Amino acid sequence: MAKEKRITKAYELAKEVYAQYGVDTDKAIATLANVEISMHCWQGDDVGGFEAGAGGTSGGIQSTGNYPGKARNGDELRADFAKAISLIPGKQRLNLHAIYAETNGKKVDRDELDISHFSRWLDFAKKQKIGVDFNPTFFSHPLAADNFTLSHPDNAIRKFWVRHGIACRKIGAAFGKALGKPAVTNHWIPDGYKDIPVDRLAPRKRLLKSLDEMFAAKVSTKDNLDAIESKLFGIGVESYTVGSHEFYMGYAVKNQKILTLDAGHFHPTESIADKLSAMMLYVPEILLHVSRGVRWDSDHVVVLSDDLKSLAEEIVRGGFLKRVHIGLDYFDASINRVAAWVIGTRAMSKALLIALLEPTAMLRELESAGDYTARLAMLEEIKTLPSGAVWDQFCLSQGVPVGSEWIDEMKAYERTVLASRK
Ligand code: RNT
Ligand code: ZN
Repeated sequence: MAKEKRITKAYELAKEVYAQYGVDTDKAIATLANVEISMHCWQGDDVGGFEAGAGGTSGGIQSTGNYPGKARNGDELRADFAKAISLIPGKQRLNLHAIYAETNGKKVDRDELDISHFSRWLDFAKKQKIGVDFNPTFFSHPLAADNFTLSHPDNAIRKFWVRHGIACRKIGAAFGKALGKPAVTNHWIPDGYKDIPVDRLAPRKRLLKSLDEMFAAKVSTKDNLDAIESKLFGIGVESYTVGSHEFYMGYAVKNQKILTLDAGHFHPTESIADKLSAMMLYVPEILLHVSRGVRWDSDHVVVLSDDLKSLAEEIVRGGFLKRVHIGLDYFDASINRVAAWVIGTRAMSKALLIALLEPTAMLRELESAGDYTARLAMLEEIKTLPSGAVWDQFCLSQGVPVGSEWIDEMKAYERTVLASRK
């Protein structure tokens, strides 16, 4: 049987199965087609960036592996990104970091950056018809060498980073304005101590002051949305993180900022899925950094794990698709980096599809009737419903490779493009 015919036939059968559970598969596909997933540029070059004389990643994050073919400049990174999104169904966004500025060899310090240094990225986003998100880079810089930035005790250094944050909010707004959809600008700092601090309060007071100063600068809220990201620990910053969860949760609630939940920034068995329904009562929106920690915040490539599925379920069940920004945040240098983007983004999209295919109304009825036996039994039964057939149909309708077909395309790209990078 011809491939397309087989996929459509399987889909028609799946559609009937789901209909028995009161689920409309066409509707699920139509909803998914409009969900944007923000893909992080930094997977393409191990969080390197293009600053002249860059001395590797600092700030307690680390990408491990030395798979050949890493993008070495903006053109290569854009080509790789374009290749990746051609293999992924649905809508994507491009998530940029300040260190990906292109300054034509000129030294432009972080507090002097503006949208002109991202004009090639803007052209790219326009051409690809995708939105852009942005991040100040509060690491990999001489003034971040001691792991303090916005909470630095030296006021001149602290102010430098405040200016960087403001510059980045303006860049986010410029992207948002030019593209007609707001950029989410996410602020994460690595600040903290390797060993046991005595004064846990003073750095937090300084961070609070810096955030207030940074957010006081007038930047269009129509074009730029500010998010703040907490963390538990980093490599070399194990004992104390200034921007802890409680710190930012408090700040976000008080100032109605977007709270960023990174899946790798909590205790190893703590899932961020449960946090959505709680935080959504107090903050306007949430930004997710979908990641996969293995034993620690290792930023492994996202896969279709139970954690990922629960996260997608909570977004869909809560009706939060419009208030949750979905961003990916991982960096693996041990496998083909372009494939890493495709694997993680397809997994995120698949998880959302499975959540959209859930017979939630039926499950809720069982729950409110107090029939927890049937609730558990049903949750188990629906795990093996034919979501794969719906996924294939989604890929087909989006004009991207179905099933494992994309792997061959990726191998060809590796042979013809990546292999020539030495
Ligand atoms: C670090 C944070 C942060 C970074 C990116 C590169 O632990 O997760 O989001 O990964 O900004
Ligand atoms: Zn993150």
